[in-house]
Amino acid sequence: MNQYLDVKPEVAEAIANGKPVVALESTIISHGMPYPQNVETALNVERIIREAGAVPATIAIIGGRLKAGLTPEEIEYFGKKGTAIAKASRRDLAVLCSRGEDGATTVTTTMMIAYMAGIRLFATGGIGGVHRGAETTMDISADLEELAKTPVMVVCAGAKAILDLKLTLEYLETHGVPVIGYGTEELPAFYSRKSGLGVDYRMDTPQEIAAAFKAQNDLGLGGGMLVTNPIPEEYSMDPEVIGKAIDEAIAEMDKLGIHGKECTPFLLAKIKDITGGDSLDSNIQLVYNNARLAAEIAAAYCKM
Ligand code: PSU
Ligand code: MN
Repeated sequence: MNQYLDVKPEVAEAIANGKPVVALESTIISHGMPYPQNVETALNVERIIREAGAVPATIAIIGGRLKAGLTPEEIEYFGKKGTAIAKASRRDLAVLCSRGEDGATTVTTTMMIAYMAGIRLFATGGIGGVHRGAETTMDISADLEELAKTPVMVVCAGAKAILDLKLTLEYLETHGVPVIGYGTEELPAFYSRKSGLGVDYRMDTPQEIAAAFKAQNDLGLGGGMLVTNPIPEEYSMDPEVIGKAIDEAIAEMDKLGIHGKECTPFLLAKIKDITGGDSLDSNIQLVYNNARLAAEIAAAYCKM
């Protein structure tokens, strides 16, 4: 076992006994949503995963320790401290561990720590990707590299149109990451169900998805798989309304000269303000929906 890793006893027990476990990220808590909705959402997500028969493992870095599984008090601490916690990507892990500091794990670092702990399934809202204008900024999320490298399945609601979705799909294809649509041929665009772009494979059951992931692991291909799960119809947003909000948020970001790891948190907060909080409600609901599906896939995967 990695000397920097602490696996919560409940999680360790589930892994040892071949029971389903679902990893969850902490950047979505500290940087993705405001307090107190972030804490409420994180605790609800854990409850939903339990109700679906799996064990939740929210992942974070606390005092330089890589944590696979948090207590409710630790979740509250992350939610309250918010953006004062460092957003931790792959490049930050070593320094946070050596200095004994806290870090909020993104999709990238959550995949890494989940894999170290023996967890194969991970649910979140949206992933990072190729940003619009990446041809000049070179802003491509480390999430894509990690998907190429680490054998963890990520269940998300597609990606926000703050990204260039077409280039994001191209990047994933180049790096050999299968993109699966759950009950859809079309890549969902986070707040709305459609993007006009196709996924690689449509699958209609958790069993089918688990079987594909098992084959990928059995073949020793390495790398993850991306499952995209459309937001439930009743919570999806008008693509025109959300599209306008995104364009406005990006224009503001460019005007302020915001760059690097601040981009995604800035855009998420700005979009929430512009939509008067509507986007936050949708965001919360799609995370619940993904948690449920990930627990079902984890259960199917454990039976194989
Ligand atoms: N996209 C969202 N919500 C999020 C994030 C992305 O819709 O909370 C977070 C995730 O933690 C993701 C990270 O891994 O932002 C990507 O950041 P960057 O673009 O700096 O790689
Ligand atoms: Mn970036």
